[in-house]
Amino acid sequence: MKRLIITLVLLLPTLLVAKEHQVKLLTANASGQTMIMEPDFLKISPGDTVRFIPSDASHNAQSLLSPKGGITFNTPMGKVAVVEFKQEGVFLYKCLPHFALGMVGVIQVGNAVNLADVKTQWQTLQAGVVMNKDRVTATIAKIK
Ligand SMILES: [Cu+2]
Repeated sequence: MKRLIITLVLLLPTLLVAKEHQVKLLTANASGQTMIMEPDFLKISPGDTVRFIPSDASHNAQSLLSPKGGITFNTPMGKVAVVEFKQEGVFLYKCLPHFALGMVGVIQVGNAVNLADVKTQWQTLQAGVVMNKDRVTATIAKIK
């Protein structure tokens, strides 16, 4: 028992450290899908960071929708950028030049506290997506 408590105390700081996740902003992925965030859906914890990595100069990550009080971001075109997500909720983002091609991603931080708002607003936002619409709809449907 004593050993277990000591182990837990020693482990505690590492359990509380924020994690860094990665999203690749790809012109094409390994299975031939084009203009895609990989992963398109990411679930993280409050305080975690996401490193956005564009495959070339033509991609970025720009907020489409954030929960109330949540960060909005607009990463520089073609440059790696790290964004910290402190606020719980669902964040939608796009690649500015390729939104019409369905280059959209979702980051869920903790619980999807603004899910109803996301679903309502997506009804309007989706008008901007011309290609790969089914793929984006499937991405949005992963929010739970
Ligand atoms: Cu792009």
